[in-house]
Amino acid sequence: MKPLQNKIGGTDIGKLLRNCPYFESMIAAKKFGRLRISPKFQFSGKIFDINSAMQTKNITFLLVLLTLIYGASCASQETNSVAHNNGDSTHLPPVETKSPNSDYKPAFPEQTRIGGVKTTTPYKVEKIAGSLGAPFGIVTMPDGRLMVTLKSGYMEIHDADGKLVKKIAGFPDVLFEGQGGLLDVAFDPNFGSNKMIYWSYAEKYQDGSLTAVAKGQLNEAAGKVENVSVIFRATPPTNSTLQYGSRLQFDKDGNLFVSVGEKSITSARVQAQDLNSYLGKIVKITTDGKPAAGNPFLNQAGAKPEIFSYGHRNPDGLDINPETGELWEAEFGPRGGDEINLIHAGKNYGWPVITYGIEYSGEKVGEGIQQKAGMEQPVYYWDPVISPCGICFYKGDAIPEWKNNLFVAALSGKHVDRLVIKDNKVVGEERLLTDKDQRFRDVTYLNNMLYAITDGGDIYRISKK
Ligand SMILES: [Ca+2]
Repeated sequence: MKPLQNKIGGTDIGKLLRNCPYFESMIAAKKFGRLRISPKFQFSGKIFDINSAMQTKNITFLLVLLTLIYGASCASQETNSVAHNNGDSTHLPPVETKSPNSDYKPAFPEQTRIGGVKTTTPYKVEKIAGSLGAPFGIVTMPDGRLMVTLKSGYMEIHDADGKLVKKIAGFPDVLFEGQGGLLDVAFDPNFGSNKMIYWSYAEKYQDGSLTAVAKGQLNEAAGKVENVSVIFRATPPTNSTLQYGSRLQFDKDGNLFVSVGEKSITSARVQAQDLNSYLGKIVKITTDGKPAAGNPFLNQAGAKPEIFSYGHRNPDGLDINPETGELWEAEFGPRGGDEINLIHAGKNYGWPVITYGIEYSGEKVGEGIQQKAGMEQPVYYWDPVISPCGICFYKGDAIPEWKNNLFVAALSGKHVDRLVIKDNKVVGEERLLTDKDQRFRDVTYLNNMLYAITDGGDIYRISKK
């Protein structure tokens, strides 16, 4: 009988046996290739000697061995086909290839630099409007059109093909300076009948400025909002015109989430941890600006009752996950440490105590820690940053692999990021529209399509081809 080869049909027998859960190899695998010893295996409690099995033609043992080799060979081929196809697979390398700013380690493997994915359904990207000004938001209207907010202080209604329908004015003065201006807009759950809209903006207030929320009735024919009132002010005002937030998002109960930044100055930064300040918070209010029922700090002395979550830096993206009904958030980190968070009532998201980023100067932030008991970990983080701004979930079926994926408009990253979410973890990442070389400010979902707007005021529509 010929000596056994160490490979049969391309399968390394030594490797197979090392990996096989049913065998406990009683030989040194490295010697197995040359078969200088008499290899013995324990299988189901019995000891088999491979050479004597060959000599005595122990058919049962040889059949078991060949079956295992064949099975391993098939499994190996399956692994290869996944690794080599170009599909929606997490076996592609991570999309980020640049070095991180620090050697901080993630709290769990899926928290950063997840494997890449690639959309396989053919899709097309169209630029459907251009040079609108300096936008902050592109928001789907209940009637299937789009409302674009312009930071200088007005809005525009565009149809689903990008055509300007109406310019809307009549808003209270905004502080159009730094990162301030007219920011986001949201539509009342009963907009069809009451025409109420809500918007956030940077407001001059006392000797500084703050993030404010107002509401009013949209009179489209007249091109203006009417019966305007301010319903919320994120005090205290500061002398910074940076990092106001802010996104608005209605929940299923008709209450409004408002994200508020911490203004990017040292004196305000620490207030993200202070429940008696609105800076660095997500608040939840009624349409009259009152604390929403069930808010976590309603009965806590010294805490603002509108606060829903705290410890945020500059949260500029909010959307509700259509699968779970929970609020998801995107937040600018410092140098490194941009975050995606799953927002739960009363939770502390850590800034500026924990972060995966460092100061712009290169110093560590605070004690330079990334994890702490009582503080929430981001679902995902980027280092280096991509500057995640507006976000939306893809709620349609036209591009099947996109269903319930989270899309993130990236400013410095100059792309629209696609995150595949499974069980509240990111399991794949793809960068879209990288060839446009544009800072993406916001992205919204409408009728199986995505609409993304750039800092230059261009609207891109992404749809199935
Ligand atoms: Ca955080």
